[in-house]
Amino acid sequence: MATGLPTYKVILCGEYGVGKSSIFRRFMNNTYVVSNEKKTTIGLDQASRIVNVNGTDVKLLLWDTGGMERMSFIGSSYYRGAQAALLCYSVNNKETFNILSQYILDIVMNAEGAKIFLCGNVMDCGDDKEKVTEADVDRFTEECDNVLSGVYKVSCRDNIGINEMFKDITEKLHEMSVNKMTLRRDMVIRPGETPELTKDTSKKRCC
Ligand SMILES: Nc1nc2c(ncn2[C@@H]2O[C@H](COP(=O)(O)OP(=O)(O)OP(=O)(O)O)[C@@H](O)[C@H]2O)c(=O)[nH]1
Ligand SMILES: [Mg+2]
Repeated sequence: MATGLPTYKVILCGEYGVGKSSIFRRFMNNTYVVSNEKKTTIGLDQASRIVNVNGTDVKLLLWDTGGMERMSFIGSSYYRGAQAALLCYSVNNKETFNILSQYILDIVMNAEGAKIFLCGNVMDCGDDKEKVTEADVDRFTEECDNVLSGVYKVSCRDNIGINEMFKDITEKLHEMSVNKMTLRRDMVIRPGETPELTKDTSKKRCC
């Protein structure tokens, strides 16, 4: 098993029944479960998968919980340490879209610094059944004003866009992490180096 790889925790967020567990299963095992009875996720699930980003292996740790668990005790451990949140809605259910700003608030308050990505699932339902239009998504993206780091549409049933979405998310997370590390390295004051400010102060003290 690969260890020591850069690891990114991504949490799935969104209403009951939008397909979070289906996204989880499609990405982790390439499976899809058709179910007529509603089987909501109780508690939480997590699994990881290695994704190759421009020749470098990184680990994507995906967390899933039920939409109903939003306010439960699971809350803080679910959000803690997440680098990203995938905000899910169903394109044929406008209510699941209209409530997204509440989820954004939850994410911002509980997972500090996590990047937020938007995912419209069930795109296989056909254009005529899509209740969330491109214009709705554009308006929401504008209202969010740079809060969203990526916008995707997928179908778990037909396996459309899932791998591409996670590849893009992983690439963005890895790139941001590498940039942060470079910035930190540049800010290090090496032993023996005197910062300019100290030099000036010492000159003024001499009288
Ligand atoms: N047509 C279609 N149905 C889907 C798709 N993805 C999920 N579903 C169906 O939507 C239903 C709910 O999916 P889940 O993955 O259980 O939803 P969830 O967001 O995990 O729900 P909670 O755990 O209750 O929060 C299931 O019956 C799925 O088969 C899709 O891409 N297309
Ligand atoms: Mg679920």
